[in-house]
Amino acid sequence: MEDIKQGKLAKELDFVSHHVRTKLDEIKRQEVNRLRTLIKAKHDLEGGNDIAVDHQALLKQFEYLNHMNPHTFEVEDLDRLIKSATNDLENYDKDRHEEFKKYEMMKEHDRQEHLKTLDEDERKKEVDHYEEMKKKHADHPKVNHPGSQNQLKEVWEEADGLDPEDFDPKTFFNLHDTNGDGFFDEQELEALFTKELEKIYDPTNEEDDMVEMEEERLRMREHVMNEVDSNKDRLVSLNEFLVATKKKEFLEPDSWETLEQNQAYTDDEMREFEEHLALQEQDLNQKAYDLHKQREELERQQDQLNAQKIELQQVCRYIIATASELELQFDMSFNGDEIPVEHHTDNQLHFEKEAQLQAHQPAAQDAQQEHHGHLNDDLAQGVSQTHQDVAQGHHTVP
Ligand SMILES: [Ca+2]
Ligand SMILES: [Ca+2]
Repeated sequence: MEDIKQGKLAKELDFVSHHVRTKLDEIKRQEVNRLRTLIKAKHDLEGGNDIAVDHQALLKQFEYLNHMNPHTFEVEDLDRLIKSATNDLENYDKDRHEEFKKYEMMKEHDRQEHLKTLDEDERKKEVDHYEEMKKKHADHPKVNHPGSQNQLKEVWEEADGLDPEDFDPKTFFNLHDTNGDGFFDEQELEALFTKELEKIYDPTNEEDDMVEMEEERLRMREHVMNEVDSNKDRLVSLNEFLVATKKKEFLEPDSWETLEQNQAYTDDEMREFEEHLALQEQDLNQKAYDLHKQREELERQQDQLNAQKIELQQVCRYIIATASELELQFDMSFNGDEIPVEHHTDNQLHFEKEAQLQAHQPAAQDAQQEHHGHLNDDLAQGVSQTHQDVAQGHHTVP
């Protein structure tokens, strides 16, 4: 159980959480694609242009809507679908935040558990090092407010290699609408923050945690989406973007509070988390104890079976010994000492006696029947013949 305290459990949970994250990422990718298709369809419908919406193709993508009549598949239906897709994405963000919070609490838990294993000197060293790394992480160039003119201009200049004097929001929009669908989706927005994040995070630094970097990226994207996406479809249209670039917040933004400036969890949440871990550990201990008991019981049953087996073997040996003794006694009493020969010989003797008897009887009958018409010579001959046969038979009996 010491393993659990030493962070094995943390690793297990980390694995689970990684699995969850991968699953969430896949769900998100699907949702964003779904949303993109819907917005496009809605756009085509609203535009009233000649591009007919391919209802069947749309329905195929949303198979669970098969009850809908494809002929009345209108803007309202699309709105409903968009609403459901945006809800899913919102839940995705919530899950990500929760997951991140757990990650941070587990990190702190492991740190505390590790400190417990150290002596006073080592512990002091470790705590000092931790504080130093924390300071080092917090020491970074000023981070621009996400979605502000300064931030976008930096992308324009450094990533796009363009002159900041020429900054033009419409050109910027078209440059970074990577898939060219006329909207900034979540991924396209998130890609805009890489420059800012690189100011705070370096994967080669001990003090920079890349999981935290991704959480910061998520916070930035959520913030910009909230500010700019006025119709709340989780996509930023060119129009929404242009409106935002005229706002005061775009031109004179507040400073951006980075992730490390606020603890991800409250003290209460940490307490609850510790309690939860303790319960899990208790549960695991109980399971280990139960398994130990089960093993003992199985061993006991095995011993019992072995003892029964030995007993049975003894009984078998006794039965066999008794049986052969009985057989011997039976043979002795049934056959007696008169014919101390084998059964084979006995049978032979019985057969000989019978053969003699049978051979004599028909001879006597013949003699009576032939009495009237046959000569005494014949009779004598016949009797003598039978005698010879019997004598021969006697010798050929196996
Ligand atoms: Ca796009
Ligand atoms: Ca929008």
